[in-house]
Amino acid sequence: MLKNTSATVQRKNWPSRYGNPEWFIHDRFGLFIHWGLYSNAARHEWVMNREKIHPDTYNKYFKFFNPDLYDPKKWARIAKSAGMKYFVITTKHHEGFALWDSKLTNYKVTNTPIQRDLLLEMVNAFREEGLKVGFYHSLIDWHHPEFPIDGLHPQRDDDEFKKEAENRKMANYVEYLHGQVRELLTNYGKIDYLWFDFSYPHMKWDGVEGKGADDWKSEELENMIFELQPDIILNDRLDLGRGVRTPEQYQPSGALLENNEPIIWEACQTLNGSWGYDRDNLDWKPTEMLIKMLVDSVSKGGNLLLNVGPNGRGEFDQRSIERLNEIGDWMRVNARSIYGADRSEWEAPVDCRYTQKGDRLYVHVFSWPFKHIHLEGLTGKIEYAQLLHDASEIHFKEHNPNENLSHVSTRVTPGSVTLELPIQKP
Ligand code: FUL
Repeated sequence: MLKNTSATVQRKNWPSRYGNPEWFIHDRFGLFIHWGLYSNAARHEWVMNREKIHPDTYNKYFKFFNPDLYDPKKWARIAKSAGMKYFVITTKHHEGFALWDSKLTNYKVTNTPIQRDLLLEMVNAFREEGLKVGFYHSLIDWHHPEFPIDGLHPQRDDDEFKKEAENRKMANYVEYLHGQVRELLTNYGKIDYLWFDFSYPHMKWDGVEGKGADDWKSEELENMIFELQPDIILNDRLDLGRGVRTPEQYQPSGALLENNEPIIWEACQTLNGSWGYDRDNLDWKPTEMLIKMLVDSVSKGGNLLLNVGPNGRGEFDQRSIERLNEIGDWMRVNARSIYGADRSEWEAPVDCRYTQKGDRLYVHVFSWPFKHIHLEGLTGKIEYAQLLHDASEIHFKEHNPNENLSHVSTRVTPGSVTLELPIQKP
């Protein structure tokens, strides 16, 4: 515990008309869910693109989408006990399939064998467990008959298909896109977070630019969103240069800044190598790594959105459940260092991370063992030190800034504090 100090939380770059992000900054940890027809293919959510599958062929996943074991209450309980405070579900991914009862398309969940609005059930179940509701929505749509065939499209090399699609009008698609967003923000109560995916003006194929804010009519879309849901927060993928920054599958090297001020951000990470259910993918991240990602994010002033890809019968894979449960075990005793915590003004020792909440400085030790650990610049600032998981006292020694320490270990610098840690890993 520190004397007379507190973490500085500055959100100067958050657009004033965007909803109040305090809950988001506080909650820090959410569940991402990628679930759609690609869960039946079970080999990555980009399968349609990667294998250039014709829509008529892809239709088999629509015809056989029947997640009979789907129990969203169970999902919500797992998320809650993992310590997650919000969730973000793919309402529509790039494949174009609507997980809700959209009035604007027939390519929707209520027309599959399951015949139910699975999104509605999910929203209700998660809300009941007290989690905030986030919708992922893809700007891209490889199923819609008016979405132009660009260099990302699964049929980009299919000359016959391209010829037939020559007269597609982006404007017609955009009307549909806005219409579906309107449905989602009108019919499902208060939505806390909208996660668009993604704009790609920087990508070029054969000299042709990708799609950007003007193509999606992002400004207009944003206006409509705030009219319908004034408190909602948005991510940054509408290509307007604002919203929650979303580093994907990497941890930034430090706090994310704009004009030297920290900005709001959230890393999104997968449990294995895919977002959608991928049966044969063996790149499972160990729980310890996932926990470190969470701590790392908070120590740099960000959130973590951790993804699960449920399977085609509507269940979380056992390996996902194990990891989420283990994270929950860690959160049970360590959540104090996550919720409401932020980056610290102090710099952590190598291979450690600091998170700070008011006068509490949490030292996360990523590698072990240490007999001693030296905290720079903290002499005179520490009142008391303890291990978090059992509240057991840790002895510490302060080194006077004026002391001549040349005779002791070079790692001890004057002005630092040395914590004496137990030899056994707690
Ligand atoms: C990406 C998408 O293309 C991936 O499929 C996934 O949804 C990820 C979170 O965003 O840009």
